[in-house]
Amino acid sequence: MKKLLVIFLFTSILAGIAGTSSALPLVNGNFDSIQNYSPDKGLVNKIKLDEMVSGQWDVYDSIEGWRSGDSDSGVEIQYNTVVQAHSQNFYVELDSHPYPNSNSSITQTVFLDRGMYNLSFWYMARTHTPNDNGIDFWIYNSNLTPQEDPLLSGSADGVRDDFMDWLEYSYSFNVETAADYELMFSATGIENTLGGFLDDVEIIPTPEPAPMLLLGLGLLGFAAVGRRNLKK
Ligand SMILES: [Ca+2]
Ligand SMILES: [Ca+2]
Ligand SMILES: [Ca+2]
Repeated sequence: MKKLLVIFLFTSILAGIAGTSSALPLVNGNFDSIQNYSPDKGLVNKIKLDEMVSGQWDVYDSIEGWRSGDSDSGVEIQYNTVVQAHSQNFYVELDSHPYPNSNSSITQTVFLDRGMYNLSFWYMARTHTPNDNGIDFWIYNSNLTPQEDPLLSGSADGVRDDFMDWLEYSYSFNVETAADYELMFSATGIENTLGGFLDDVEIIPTPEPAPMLLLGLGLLGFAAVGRRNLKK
């Protein structure tokens, strides 16, 4: 019975942590929304995103939550085409179309309050050629450029042989000023319409560890005291 109580308390604590994570600032991080995309028909294959079926792909100026850069060729959406999506049906290839200026970018504006966060995404390289599949990323203040004092920047890269499957990349970062920030992913390397795949982008607030741990220990203390009293 006491074991049950302890399990219940732990579950309550975990539920509390999950509760703080539910306020996700990011929209359509899994690229599986088929709403609010533009233009109505894809730029290459003239496919409406909400009518796309497995094996098809096309390029759009924007999809729900994300926009491609003004001078970009657009964001390429694939429906389980070259690989199976990491989640559901869709993933993104940022070495887009048409050749030869095919390296593209996607950006989403997110409001971030002060605090610690974790950025994660899933990535896989497509080709066997080095310097062909890279994706750089930045989180930066909306009033600045990516290169000016970014909160976070980095890159994912590799060749197909490095990847048995999708791989998760995860980074923690700190927001000192509550403001609008831009999360941007941009293809790098050889522009040949073939590049890195991206799926399941998340920004999640990281719970403050110390108070949660103290709360947990406190509740466990109650449980221990309760057990001792019962044994008397
Ligand atoms: Ca997906
Ligand atoms: Ca492509
Ligand atoms: Ca490429």
